[in-house]
Amino acid sequence: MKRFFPTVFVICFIGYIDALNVIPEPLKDDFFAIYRKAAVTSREIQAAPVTPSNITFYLFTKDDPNKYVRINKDDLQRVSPYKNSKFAFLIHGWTGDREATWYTEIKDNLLKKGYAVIEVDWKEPANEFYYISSINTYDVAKIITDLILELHQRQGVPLKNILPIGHSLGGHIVGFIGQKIYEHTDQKLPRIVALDPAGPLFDVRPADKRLNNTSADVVHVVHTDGGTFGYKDVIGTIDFFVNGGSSQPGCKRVDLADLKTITEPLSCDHRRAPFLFAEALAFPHEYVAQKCDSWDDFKENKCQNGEKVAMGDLNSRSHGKFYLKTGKDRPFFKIEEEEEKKEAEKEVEKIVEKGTDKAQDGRNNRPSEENKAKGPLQVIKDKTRQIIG
Ligand SMILES: [Ca+2]
Repeated sequence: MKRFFPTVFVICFIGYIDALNVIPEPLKDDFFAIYRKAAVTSREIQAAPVTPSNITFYLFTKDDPNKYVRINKDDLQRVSPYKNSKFAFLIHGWTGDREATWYTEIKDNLLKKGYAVIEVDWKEPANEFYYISSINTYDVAKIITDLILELHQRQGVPLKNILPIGHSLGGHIVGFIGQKIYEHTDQKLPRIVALDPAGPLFDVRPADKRLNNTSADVVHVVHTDGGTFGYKDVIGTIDFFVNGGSSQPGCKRVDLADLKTITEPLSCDHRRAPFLFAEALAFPHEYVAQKCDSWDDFKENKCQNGEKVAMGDLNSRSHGKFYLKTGKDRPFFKIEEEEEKKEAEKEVEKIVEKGTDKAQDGRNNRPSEENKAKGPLQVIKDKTRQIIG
């Protein structure tokens, strides 16, 4: 089963990308409508509707970080002693369940900050074909919202104490929760956190049918796999693009045209997001991001004097695009000197190659043997000397 889902996903995903490439921009909404209709029809055949029995809530409190009690909207007595706490909801993505390894890490960090944590398990609706699970997010959000409203209205938990955090499809579920809370109460949640919110099928939806920057007062987004499994563009009020937001160091690259690379872990960039966020909660000073217009500007140190925000700061009210770099191994905030040097050399090599291309008038795209022997830094120095004379 574990192998079956990635394979099916790749096939669906290639089909989806192919379809999107040939569809003119103005028709994409129609395409989505048709796709959705097809998916709903398929759901009638293949999948049962989402009901409260499909979703399980596990409450953890600071009294014992390793012990949970199961709660549901009709049985919230166990919550009463904690009604003055903040409540974080953790919501996994496609093919996930409560065993999602990031749950434990984020839960433990939030318990230390005084939160009560509710781990949400929606595994049945999440383990359908991707397009069905993506549609199920709406009903899953409705059921989670019902529980939040009970907490608020019956147990007196203020809405300002509710913090939904979701990964991938869970990133859109938190958006729908925020929208539904607003519909019911006329109040917005103060913050929702979307960790690499899903891209496929959501990038063609109109804003009100996905997570968007009005879903809560602060829509806190971390991007790690934009353009593949993650949503590529700005989608929140504050968007963190880690390492540029689409490729993470230490993840093997997947070339959809090369079958050999597909057997490598497919979703490494995408799965990185919750672990980065867990570290950012525990080590806020190691995850300071810089406001900047683009990754290129950030890499070229053009934004150094601008605003800075810690990615794990749950009180920040800043807006905009923020960039930061991380390393390839745990803890991810540690960037090995060797990695940084390689990265810098790659950049220099690119510049040299561009220069060499021009110098050789397109005859040869590679640096000459002589330049290779010199090393990129020496080549740049020599070129500078030539230009300055
Ligand atoms: Ca990627």
